[in-house]
Amino acid sequence: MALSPVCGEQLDEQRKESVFLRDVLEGLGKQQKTLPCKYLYDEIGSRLFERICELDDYYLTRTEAAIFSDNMVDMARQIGPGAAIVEPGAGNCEKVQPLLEQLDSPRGYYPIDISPEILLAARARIIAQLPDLEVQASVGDFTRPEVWRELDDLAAGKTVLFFPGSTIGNFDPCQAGELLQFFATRLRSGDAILIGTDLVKDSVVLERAYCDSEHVTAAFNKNILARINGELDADFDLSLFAHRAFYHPLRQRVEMHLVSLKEHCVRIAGRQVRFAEGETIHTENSHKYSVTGFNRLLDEAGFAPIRHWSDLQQRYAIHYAQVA
Ligand code: AVI
Repeated sequence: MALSPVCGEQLDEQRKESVFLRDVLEGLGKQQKTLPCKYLYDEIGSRLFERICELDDYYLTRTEAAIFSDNMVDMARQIGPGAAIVEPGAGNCEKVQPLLEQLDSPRGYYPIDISPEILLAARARIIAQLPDLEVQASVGDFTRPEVWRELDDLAAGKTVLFFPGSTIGNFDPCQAGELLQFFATRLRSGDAILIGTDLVKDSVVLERAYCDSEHVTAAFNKNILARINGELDADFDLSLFAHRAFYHPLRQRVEMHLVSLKEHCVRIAGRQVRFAEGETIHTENSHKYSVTGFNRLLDEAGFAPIRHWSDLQQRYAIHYAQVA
């Protein structure tokens, strides 16, 4: 019997769907139910996250932006002339632009992102605004070595990894250390990293940032269930789950959960998953660091911490560290 032809794109979609299903069933089969936080970011989730970044309660984005703008000259001086900037997980490449404008004769800008559409649009924008700069975009998952192979032939000279947004906080400290180590092995001695981290602080401020008064974070969190319904033939009733976010002082992290409001069953791709009343799905961790704690992590990963910039309230820090 002849099989109907399936085009490559379709196969790719099917493979992604089965990985998603496997991850969801594996996470919801655990004693403490979990879902990988990367699945929070479908198109709707990414738009909700952009709204979170503009909230008064979510101080991270504007605090980081203020630190950059107050210290950009100093940062550019610290990096020095002729540097190549590589940005893993660059997205729309908006944060890097003021740095590229301030740097003395940058050698090039090399963004990496999983989403080709966003990356290519951002590349076109940067080329229009900085026509003399070489911009080479790489599409792929920045945690995979093959994506970095294209960057192996960067002309000699200093390379600086730009990793803002406290993205490192969404990895647990052990994985964060491994990721930093992975970055360090992609670089040469004298290359550097410029990386943003949210600092340990009062739990009231932290909890407000992740449980905002406009309920945008709640919508962002619950959207993962809507995504599972839409993509994996599931029947989550979103009204039976509540958003919860709290600071865990010992683990130094904000945990985000979805709490089942009553005992019930959910069907996912033909399987039944039971929820007890009060049981939670752990959807995200956002780790907070002291400057000393993060310096230790950098050091253990092969980066020598050189300096950091912070805001007056010491809410957020941007670290500069060099490959030892
Ligand atoms: C992307 N990341 C740094 C955000 C954070 O603060 O951990 C994700 C986020 N989750 C809820 N609000 C924001």
